Amino acid sequence: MAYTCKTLVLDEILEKADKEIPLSKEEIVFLLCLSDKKEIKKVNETACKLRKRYFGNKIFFYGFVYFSTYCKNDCAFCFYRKSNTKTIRYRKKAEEIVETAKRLADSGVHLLDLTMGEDPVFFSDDYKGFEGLLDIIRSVKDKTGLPVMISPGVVPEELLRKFKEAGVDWYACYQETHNKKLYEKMRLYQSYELRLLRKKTAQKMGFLIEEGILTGIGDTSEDVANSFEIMKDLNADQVRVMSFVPQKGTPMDGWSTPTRLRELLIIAAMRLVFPDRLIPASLDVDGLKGLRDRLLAGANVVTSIIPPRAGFAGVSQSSLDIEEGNRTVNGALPVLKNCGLIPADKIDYISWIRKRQEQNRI
Ligand code: SAM
Ligand code: MD0
Ligand code: SF4
Repeated sequence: MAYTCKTLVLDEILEKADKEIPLSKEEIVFLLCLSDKKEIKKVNETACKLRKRYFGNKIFFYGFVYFSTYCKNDCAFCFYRKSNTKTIRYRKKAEEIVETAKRLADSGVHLLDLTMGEDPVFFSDDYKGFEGLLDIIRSVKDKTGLPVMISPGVVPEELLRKFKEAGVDWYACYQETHNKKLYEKMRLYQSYELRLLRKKTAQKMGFLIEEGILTGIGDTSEDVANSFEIMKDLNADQVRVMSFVPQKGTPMDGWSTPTRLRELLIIAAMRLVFPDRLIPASLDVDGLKGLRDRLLAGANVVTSIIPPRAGFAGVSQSSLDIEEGNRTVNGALPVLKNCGLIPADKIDYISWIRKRQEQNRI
Protein backbone atom coordinates (compact mmCIF):
# COMPACT_ATOMS: atom_id res chain seq x y z
CA MET A 1 0.00 0.00 0.00
CA ALA A 2 1.29 3.47 -0.85
CA TYR A 3 0.89 6.09 1.82
CA THR A 4 0.46 9.76 1.10
CA CYS A 5 0.82 12.80 3.31
CA LYS A 6 -2.78 12.61 4.56
CA THR A 7 -4.40 14.97 6.96
CA LEU A 8 -4.33 13.13 10.22
CA VAL A 9 -4.68 14.95 13.50
CA LEU A 10 -1.23 15.79 14.85
CA ASP A 11 -2.34 16.24 18.46
CA GLU A 12 -3.89 12.79 18.48
CA ILE A 13 -0.69 11.21 17.16
CA LEU A 14 1.41 13.01 19.74
CA GLU A 15 -0.96 11.99 22.53
CA LYS A 16 -0.64 8.38 21.41
CA ALA A 17 3.16 8.67 21.34
CA ASP A 18 3.14 10.23 24.81
CA LYS A 19 1.14 7.25 26.08
CA GLU A 20 3.65 5.02 24.28
CA ILE A 21 0.97 3.47 22.10
CA PRO A 22 2.69 2.21 18.90
CA LEU A 23 2.23 4.55 15.92
CA SER A 24 1.04 3.17 12.60
CA LYS A 25 3.16 3.47 9.45
CA GLU A 26 0.67 5.98 8.16
CA GLU A 27 1.13 8.14 11.25
CA ILE A 28 4.91 8.00 10.95
CA VAL A 29 4.72 9.04 7.29
CA PHE A 30 2.41 11.89 8.31
CA LEU A 31 4.99 13.11 10.85
CA LEU A 32 7.78 12.98 8.26
CA CYS A 33 5.72 15.11 5.87
CA LEU A 34 5.23 18.01 8.30
CA SER A 35 6.45 21.44 7.23
CA ASP A 36 4.65 23.89 9.51
CA LYS A 37 7.08 25.29 12.10
CA LYS A 38 4.56 25.28 14.95
CA GLU A 39 3.66 21.67 14.25
CA ILE A 40 7.30 20.61 14.06
CA LYS A 41 7.93 22.34 17.38
CA LYS A 42 5.14 20.28 18.94
CA VAL A 43 6.68 17.06 17.62
CA ASN A 44 10.09 18.05 19.03
CA GLU A 45 8.56 18.90 22.39
CA THR A 46 6.92 15.50 22.67
CA ALA A 47 10.18 13.85 21.59
CA CYS A 48 12.11 15.72 24.31
CA LYS A 49 9.42 14.88 26.87
CA LEU A 50 9.87 11.18 26.08
CA ARG A 51 13.68 11.48 26.20
CA LYS A 52 13.34 13.11 29.63
CA ARG A 53 11.11 10.28 30.85
CA TYR A 54 13.84 7.72 30.21
CA PHE A 55 17.08 9.68 30.40
CA GLY A 56 16.33 12.85 32.39
CA ASN A 57 18.41 15.74 31.08
CA LYS A 58 21.52 13.61 30.58
CA ILE A 59 23.41 13.16 27.33
CA PHE A 60 26.05 10.56 26.43
CA PHE A 61 29.22 11.06 24.36
CA TYR A 62 30.91 8.59 22.01
CA GLY A 63 34.54 8.87 20.97
CA PHE A 64 35.13 7.92 17.35
CA VAL A 65 38.32 6.12 16.35
CA TYR A 66 38.40 5.45 12.61
CA PHE A 67 41.57 3.38 12.62
CA SER A 68 41.66 2.07 9.04
CA THR A 69 40.18 3.78 6.02
CA TYR A 70 41.11 0.98 3.60
CA CYS A 71 38.10 -0.91 2.30
CA LYS A 72 37.43 -3.80 -0.07
CA ASN A 73 33.87 -2.59 -0.74
CA ASP A 74 32.52 -0.02 -3.12
CA CYS A 75 29.50 1.53 -1.41
CA ALA A 76 28.16 4.19 -3.78
CA PHE A 77 27.81 6.87 -1.06
CA CYS A 78 31.15 6.41 0.73
CA PHE A 79 34.31 8.51 0.48
CA TYR A 80 36.38 5.46 1.46
CA ARG A 81 35.01 3.05 -1.19
CA LYS A 82 37.85 1.04 -2.68
CA SER A 83 37.77 2.61 -6.14
CA ASN A 84 37.95 6.19 -4.87
CA THR A 85 41.37 7.55 -5.75
CA LYS A 86 40.53 10.95 -4.21
CA THR A 87 40.13 9.60 -0.70
CA ILE A 88 42.43 9.66 2.34
CA ARG A 89 43.86 6.26 3.24
CA TYR A 90 45.61 5.33 6.45
CA ARG A 91 45.93 2.37 8.78
CA LYS A 92 46.86 3.40 12.31
CA LYS A 93 49.37 1.56 14.48
CA ALA A 94 48.34 -0.04 17.75
CA GLU A 95 50.07 2.61 19.88
CA GLU A 96 48.34 5.47 18.06
CA ILE A 97 44.95 3.84 18.49
CA VAL A 98 45.43 3.20 22.19
CA GLU A 99 46.84 6.70 22.73
CA THR A 100 43.88 8.33 20.98
CA ALA A 101 41.45 6.15 22.92
CA LYS A 102 43.10 7.32 26.15
CA ARG A 103 42.85 10.98 25.12
CA LEU A 104 39.18 10.51 24.31
CA ALA A 105 38.56 8.76 27.64
CA ASP A 106 40.31 11.56 29.53
CA SER A 107 38.15 14.10 27.72
CA GLY A 108 35.02 12.51 29.18
CA VAL A 109 33.47 10.24 26.53
CA HIS A 110 31.30 7.35 27.72
CA LEU A 111 32.16 4.87 24.97
CA LEU A 112 34.80 4.30 22.31
CA ASP A 113 33.63 3.38 18.82
CA LEU A 114 36.43 1.52 17.02
CA THR A 115 35.60 1.76 13.33
CA MET A 116 37.25 0.49 10.15
CA GLY A 117 36.61 0.04 6.46
CA GLU A 118 36.51 -3.62 5.45
CA ASP A 119 40.28 -3.39 5.21
CA PRO A 120 41.65 -6.23 2.99
CA VAL A 121 44.70 -6.57 5.24
CA PHE A 122 42.35 -7.55 8.08
CA PHE A 123 39.92 -9.61 6.00
CA SER A 124 42.44 -11.62 3.91
CA ASP A 125 44.32 -14.75 4.94
CA ASP A 126 41.40 -16.16 6.89
CA TYR A 127 40.90 -12.96 8.93
CA LYS A 128 44.35 -13.29 10.57
CA GLY A 129 44.77 -9.50 10.50
CA PHE A 130 42.14 -9.27 13.24
CA GLU A 131 44.43 -10.99 15.81
CA GLY A 132 46.27 -7.69 16.34
CA LEU A 133 42.97 -5.85 16.66
CA LEU A 134 41.89 -8.15 19.48
CA ASP A 135 45.05 -7.16 21.37
CA ILE A 136 44.32 -3.49 20.67
CA ILE A 137 40.78 -3.87 22.04
CA ARG A 138 42.08 -5.53 25.20
CA SER A 139 44.56 -2.75 25.76
CA VAL A 140 41.99 -0.01 25.02
CA LYS A 141 39.68 -1.60 27.61
CA ASP A 142 42.51 -2.00 30.07
CA LYS A 143 43.80 1.57 29.71
CA THR A 144 40.44 3.36 29.61
CA GLY A 145 37.98 1.11 31.44
CA LEU A 146 35.32 2.29 28.97
CA PRO A 147 32.70 0.29 27.08
CA VAL A 148 33.68 -0.38 23.46
CA MET A 149 31.68 -0.47 20.25
CA ILE A 150 33.11 -2.17 17.18
CA SER A 151 32.13 -1.12 13.63
CA PRO A 152 34.12 -3.53 11.45
CA GLY A 153 31.55 -4.19 8.71
CA VAL A 154 30.24 -7.73 8.20
CA VAL A 155 32.54 -10.21 9.93
CA PRO A 156 32.26 -13.97 10.49
CA GLU A 157 30.52 -15.33 13.59
CA GLU A 158 33.72 -16.78 15.06
CA LEU A 159 35.32 -13.37 14.93
CA LEU A 160 32.33 -11.75 16.60
CA ARG A 161 32.72 -14.30 19.39
CA LYS A 162 36.36 -13.30 19.79
CA PHE A 163 35.35 -9.62 19.96
CA LYS A 164 32.92 -10.54 22.72
CA GLU A 165 35.59 -12.43 24.63
CA ALA A 166 37.89 -9.41 24.30
CA GLY A 167 35.23 -7.35 26.10
CA VAL A 168 33.41 -5.54 23.27
CA ASP A 169 29.91 -4.39 24.28
CA TRP A 170 28.40 -3.13 21.00
CA TYR A 171 28.28 -4.22 17.37
CA ALA A 172 27.35 -1.44 14.92
CA CYS A 173 26.56 -2.27 11.32
CA TYR A 174 24.08 -0.11 9.46
CA GLN A 175 21.81 -1.36 6.74
CA GLU A 176 21.40 2.29 5.48
CA THR A 177 18.01 1.38 4.01
CA HIS A 178 15.61 -1.53 4.34
CA ASN A 179 14.36 -1.08 0.81
CA LYS A 180 16.24 -3.97 -0.82
CA LYS A 181 16.29 -2.44 -4.30
CA LEU A 182 17.78 0.76 -2.95
CA TYR A 183 20.21 -1.21 -0.76
CA GLU A 184 21.57 -2.96 -3.84
CA LYS A 185 22.32 0.40 -5.42
CA MET A 186 24.07 1.69 -2.29
CA ARG A 187 25.93 -1.26 -0.83
CA LEU A 188 27.06 -2.72 -4.15
CA TYR A 189 27.68 -6.48 -4.22
CA GLN A 190 26.95 -6.89 -0.51
CA SER A 191 24.26 -9.23 0.77
CA TYR A 192 21.32 -7.49 2.46
CA GLU A 193 20.37 -10.65 4.31
CA LEU A 194 23.84 -11.39 5.64
CA ARG A 195 24.26 -7.85 6.94
CA LEU A 196 20.97 -8.09 8.82
CA LEU A 197 21.66 -11.60 10.05
CA ARG A 198 25.02 -10.60 11.56
CA LYS A 199 23.30 -8.11 13.80
CA LYS A 200 20.89 -10.81 14.98
CA THR A 201 23.77 -13.22 15.59
CA ALA A 202 25.67 -10.56 17.52
CA GLN A 203 22.61 -9.90 19.64
CA LYS A 204 22.27 -13.59 20.48
CA MET A 205 25.90 -13.54 21.60
CA GLY A 206 25.08 -10.77 24.06
CA PHE A 207 26.19 -7.70 22.10
CA LEU A 208 24.10 -4.56 22.13
CA ILE A 209 23.44 -3.57 18.53
CA GLU A 210 23.07 -0.39 16.56
CA GLU A 211 21.05 -0.11 13.36
CA GLY A 212 21.05 2.95 11.12
CA ILE A 213 19.68 4.53 7.99
CA LEU A 214 20.89 7.18 5.60
CA THR A 215 18.43 9.73 4.29
CA GLY A 216 18.72 11.58 0.99
CA ILE A 217 19.73 8.48 -0.96
CA GLY A 218 16.40 8.09 -2.72
CA ASP A 219 14.50 6.89 0.35
CA THR A 220 10.80 7.68 0.64
CA SER A 221 8.94 8.36 3.88
CA GLU A 222 7.34 4.91 3.50
CA ASP A 223 10.86 3.43 3.37
CA VAL A 224 11.71 5.21 6.60
CA ALA A 225 8.51 4.00 8.30
CA ASN A 226 9.39 0.48 7.14
CA SER A 227 12.89 0.84 8.56
CA PHE A 228 11.38 1.75 11.92
CA GLU A 229 9.36 -1.47 11.81
CA ILE A 230 12.46 -3.55 11.05
CA MET A 231 14.49 -1.76 13.74
CA LYS A 232 11.70 -2.62 16.16
CA ASP A 233 11.68 -6.29 15.13
CA LEU A 234 15.44 -6.27 15.50
CA ASN A 235 15.07 -4.77 18.98
CA ALA A 236 18.06 -2.54 18.23
CA ASP A 237 19.48 -0.82 21.31
CA GLN A 238 20.66 2.24 19.41
CA VAL A 239 19.03 3.58 16.25
CA ARG A 240 20.34 6.31 14.00
CA VAL A 241 19.75 8.38 10.93
CA MET A 242 22.29 10.50 9.10
CA SER A 243 21.84 12.79 6.11
CA PHE A 244 23.73 11.70 3.04
CA VAL A 245 26.67 14.03 2.30
CA PRO A 246 27.99 13.81 -1.30
CA GLN A 247 31.63 12.71 -1.51
CA LYS A 248 34.35 13.66 -4.00
CA GLY A 249 35.40 10.91 -6.37
CA THR A 250 32.26 8.79 -5.84
CA PRO A 251 29.38 8.07 -8.23
CA MET A 252 27.07 10.11 -5.98
CA ASP A 253 29.28 13.20 -5.97
CA GLY A 254 26.80 15.16 -8.10
CA TRP A 255 23.87 14.46 -5.75
CA SER A 256 22.73 17.06 -3.27
CA THR A 257 22.44 16.63 0.45
CA PRO A 258 18.83 16.55 1.71
CA THR A 259 17.39 19.47 3.69
CA ARG A 260 18.18 19.01 7.36
CA LEU A 261 14.51 19.15 8.24
CA ARG A 262 14.29 15.59 6.89
CA GLU A 263 16.91 14.17 9.29
CA LEU A 264 15.53 16.20 12.20
CA LEU A 265 11.99 14.93 11.65
CA ILE A 266 13.30 11.37 11.40
CA ILE A 267 15.21 11.80 14.69
CA ALA A 268 12.09 13.17 16.40
CA ALA A 269 9.87 10.41 14.99
CA MET A 270 12.49 7.85 16.09
CA ARG A 271 12.25 9.18 19.64
CA LEU A 272 8.44 8.87 19.51
CA VAL A 273 8.71 5.27 18.33
CA PHE A 274 11.78 4.29 20.42
CA PRO A 275 11.43 6.42 23.56
CA ASP A 276 13.84 4.36 25.69
CA ARG A 277 16.60 3.77 23.10
CA LEU A 278 19.82 5.61 22.35
CA ILE A 279 19.57 7.96 19.39
CA PRO A 280 22.72 9.73 18.13
CA ALA A 281 23.17 13.36 17.19
CA SER A 282 26.20 12.87 14.95
CA LEU A 283 28.77 15.64 14.61
CA ASP A 284 29.77 13.88 11.39
CA VAL A 285 27.13 15.56 9.24
CA ASP A 286 27.14 19.28 10.13
CA GLY A 287 29.78 19.49 12.83
CA LEU A 288 29.14 21.38 16.05
CA LYS A 289 26.72 23.85 14.49
CA GLY A 290 24.30 21.01 13.78
CA LEU A 291 24.24 19.71 17.33
CA ARG A 292 21.58 21.93 18.89
CA ASP A 293 18.85 21.06 16.40
CA ARG A 294 19.54 17.35 16.72
CA LEU A 295 19.37 17.50 20.52
CA LEU A 296 16.16 19.51 20.36
CA ALA A 297 14.69 16.83 18.11
CA GLY A 298 15.22 14.27 20.88
CA ALA A 299 18.67 12.72 20.27
CA ASN A 300 20.58 11.71 23.40
CA VAL A 301 24.09 10.64 22.29
CA VAL A 302 26.67 12.99 20.79
CA THR A 303 28.70 10.80 18.43
CA SER A 304 31.81 11.29 16.32
CA ILE A 305 33.87 13.03 19.00
CA ILE A 306 37.37 13.17 17.44
CA PRO A 307 40.41 14.72 19.14
CA PRO A 308 42.40 17.34 17.20
CA ARG A 309 46.02 16.77 16.13
CA ALA A 310 45.74 12.98 16.13
CA GLY A 311 45.36 12.41 12.40
CA PHE A 312 42.07 10.50 12.57
CA ALA A 313 39.26 11.19 10.10
CA GLY A 314 35.48 11.39 10.25
CA VAL A 315 33.24 9.61 7.73
CA SER A 316 30.71 11.80 5.95
CA GLN A 317 32.71 14.89 6.93
CA SER A 318 36.26 13.60 6.90
CA SER A 319 37.80 16.73 8.42
CA LEU A 320 35.02 19.20 9.40
CA ASP A 321 35.57 20.78 12.85
CA ILE A 322 38.27 18.29 13.88
CA GLU A 323 41.43 20.43 13.95
CA GLU A 324 39.43 23.36 15.35
CA GLY A 325 38.82 21.17 18.43
CA ASN A 326 35.08 21.50 17.95
CA ARG A 327 34.38 17.80 17.78
CA THR A 328 35.21 17.44 21.47
CA VAL A 329 33.25 17.02 24.69
CA ASN A 330 34.36 20.52 25.76
CA GLY A 331 33.27 21.95 22.43
CA ALA A 332 29.80 20.42 22.85
CA LEU A 333 29.18 21.37 26.50
CA PRO A 334 27.98 24.95 25.85
CA VAL A 335 25.49 23.60 23.30
CA LEU A 336 24.15 21.11 25.84
CA LYS A 337 23.84 23.84 28.45
CA ASN A 338 21.98 26.04 26.04
CA CYS A 339 19.46 23.21 25.53
CA GLY A 340 19.04 22.65 29.28
CA LEU A 341 20.97 19.37 29.09
CA ILE A 342 24.01 18.02 30.95
CA PRO A 343 26.59 15.31 30.27
CA ALA A 344 25.77 12.00 31.94
CA ASP A 345 28.13 10.44 34.48
CA LYS A 346 30.18 7.40 33.46
CA ILE A 347 28.15 5.26 35.84
CA ASP A 348 24.86 6.33 34.18
CA TYR A 349 26.10 4.91 30.89
CA ILE A 350 27.43 1.68 32.37
CA SER A 351 24.15 1.17 34.26
CA TRP A 352 22.15 1.77 31.10
CA ILE A 353 24.06 -0.78 29.05
CA ARG A 354 24.08 -3.36 31.85
CA LYS A 355 20.32 -2.99 32.25
CA ARG A 356 19.79 -3.36 28.52
CA GLN A 357 22.03 -6.43 28.37
CA GLU A 358 20.01 -7.91 31.23
CA GLN A 359 16.67 -7.16 29.47
CA ASN A 360 17.95 -8.68 26.23
CA ARG A 361 18.95 -11.90 28.02
CA ILE A 362 15.37 -12.50 29.21
N1 SAM B 1 32.91 -0.07 7.05
C1 SAM B 1 31.96 -0.25 8.09
C2 SAM B 1 30.57 -0.24 7.54
O1 SAM B 1 30.33 0.26 6.48
O2 SAM B 1 29.71 -0.76 8.27
C3 SAM B 1 32.07 0.80 9.16
C4 SAM B 1 32.21 2.16 8.54
S1 SAM B 1 31.18 3.41 9.11
C5 SAM B 1 32.55 4.42 8.89
C6 SAM B 1 30.29 3.83 7.75
C7 SAM B 1 28.97 4.57 8.04
O3 SAM B 1 29.12 5.94 7.79
C8 SAM B 1 27.99 4.06 7.03
O4 SAM B 1 27.32 2.95 7.54
C9 SAM B 1 27.11 5.26 6.77
O5 SAM B 1 25.97 5.21 7.59
C10 SAM B 1 27.98 6.45 7.14
N2 SAM B 1 28.37 7.15 5.92
C11 SAM B 1 29.31 6.78 5.02
N3 SAM B 1 29.36 7.63 3.97
C12 SAM B 1 28.45 8.59 4.23
C13 SAM B 1 28.03 9.75 3.52
N4 SAM B 1 28.54 10.06 2.35
N5 SAM B 1 27.07 10.51 4.07
C14 SAM B 1 26.53 10.18 5.26
N6 SAM B 1 26.88 9.09 5.97
C15 SAM B 1 27.82 8.30 5.47
C1 MD0 C 1 29.34 8.80 13.75
N1 MD0 C 1 31.28 8.94 12.33
O1 MD0 C 1 28.84 8.42 14.80
C2 MD0 C 1 30.55 8.08 13.21
C3 MD0 C 1 30.23 6.77 12.48
C4 MD0 C 1 30.24 4.35 13.06
N2 MD0 C 1 29.82 3.43 14.08
C5 MD0 C 1 29.78 5.71 13.45
C6 MD0 C 1 29.25 6.96 11.33
O2 MD0 C 1 28.88 9.73 13.13
FE1 SF4 D 1 33.66 0.42 3.08
FE2 SF4 D 1 31.97 0.94 5.08
FE3 SF4 D 1 32.58 2.82 3.24
FE4 SF4 D 1 31.08 0.75 2.54
S1 SF4 D 1 30.53 2.31 4.06
S2 SF4 D 1 32.84 1.56 1.36
S3 SF4 D 1 31.94 -0.90 3.76
S4 SF4 D 1 33.96 1.93 4.72
